[in-house]
Amino acid sequence: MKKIYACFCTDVIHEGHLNIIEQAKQYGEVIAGVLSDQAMIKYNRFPIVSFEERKRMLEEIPGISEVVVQKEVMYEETLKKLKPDYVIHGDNWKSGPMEVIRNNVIETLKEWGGELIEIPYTYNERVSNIEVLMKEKAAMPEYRRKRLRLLLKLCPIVKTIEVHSGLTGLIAEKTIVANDGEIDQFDAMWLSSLCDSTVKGKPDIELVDMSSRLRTVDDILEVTTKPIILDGDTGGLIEHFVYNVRTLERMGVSAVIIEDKTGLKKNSLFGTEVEQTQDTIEGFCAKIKAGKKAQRTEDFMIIARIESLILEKGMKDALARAIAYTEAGADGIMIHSRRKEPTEIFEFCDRFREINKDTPIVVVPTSYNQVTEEELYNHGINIVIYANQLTRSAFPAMQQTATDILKYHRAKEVDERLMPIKEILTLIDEL
Ligand code: SPV
Ligand code: MG
Repeated sequence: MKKIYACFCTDVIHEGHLNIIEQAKQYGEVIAGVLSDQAMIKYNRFPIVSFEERKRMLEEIPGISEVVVQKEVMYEETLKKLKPDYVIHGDNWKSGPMEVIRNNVIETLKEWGGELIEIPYTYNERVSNIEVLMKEKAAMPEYRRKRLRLLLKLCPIVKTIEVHSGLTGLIAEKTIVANDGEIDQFDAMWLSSLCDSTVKGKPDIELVDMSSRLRTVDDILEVTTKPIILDGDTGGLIEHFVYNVRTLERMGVSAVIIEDKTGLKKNSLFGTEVEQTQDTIEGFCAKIKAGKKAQRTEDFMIIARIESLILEKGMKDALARAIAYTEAGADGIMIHSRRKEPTEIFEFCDRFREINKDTPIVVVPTSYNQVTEEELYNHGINIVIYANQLTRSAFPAMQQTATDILKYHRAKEVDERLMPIKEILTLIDEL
């Protein structure tokens, strides 16, 4: 009896999957792979059905003789163990980032003369309705809110990109690349105060108020499913912060990061070039405690951001604050630096990890951008935020276009670098 392998990366089995199984049966004994949670995330499909349920769902399908766990997006390891005669898959992975997975399958099968069978992918209204429905479910507050805590358990490092609009939210949601034979994508979104203010043409001094920030959050929530970490600036008055915690939680935001500054807040990257006042440890702990008391779910996270290194108050002060803030109930610590090298960040993380193994650490490598995710992971860092790169890449492109239209008195010269009209019209999915 020949062996045929099919791997499933899905929360629901629809007629397209059943068709694959039906066709597979004609070749021999069908072994189904269920993708692990970690691999689902890499594939840009955050599981909303538990791994056990997904496995059971496949086990119950008549015609599947065995269900095995595929731990990696790449089939190689599983295939080498099973040595199937055939792998069967829909033909929708022939182009785009998924092509690297296909190539990996073809190369691996060659080792024992196995074959890849591709069948036409089932595109119809029923199948696409199911996919839309699953996406809508994933966007619901009760699913989205807890997703950051889940990611912290599943990912070595949670990769977070700045967003400031529905469109940038879509970029964070949909960008997926094949790199060095691996698939990669962003895990979460950062709603930066700097960028949210900048796109509104305002300075980053808490002038864009929470009502306006929440409008931006809502625009992003409407078109995405990935978790949101909100830059909550100083958190404002304790009396206001507690209301905002409830609102954010209700909307489905996963975390707010508040920084230990008080009075008129300026952007951290100014450092000591401008006047900025750090809150007292007691004052900031009171804010954290009040926020934690106000929240209604276990999912929501309040992350305390330490500005001691930015304000040149020293490592000892930064560590003392980290300890105090976690004791006050903070669910994570963000340590910020404007140095060109990551040395002080590494020192802080290493020393903090000696006394605290579990509290998530967040960093924002804007000035020390040569640092790699792997290095950050090796120093015990759990979340990396690319805090402003989308805004900063869009602005020069727009400025150049405006300059050139003025220069040439027409738009022809800029056209080559623009997104084709057809692409922009089809960029946004319609219901
Ligand atoms: C932001 O993105 O608004 C931040 C990070 O708070 S930083 O700009 O580096 O202060
Ligand atoms: Mg900010």
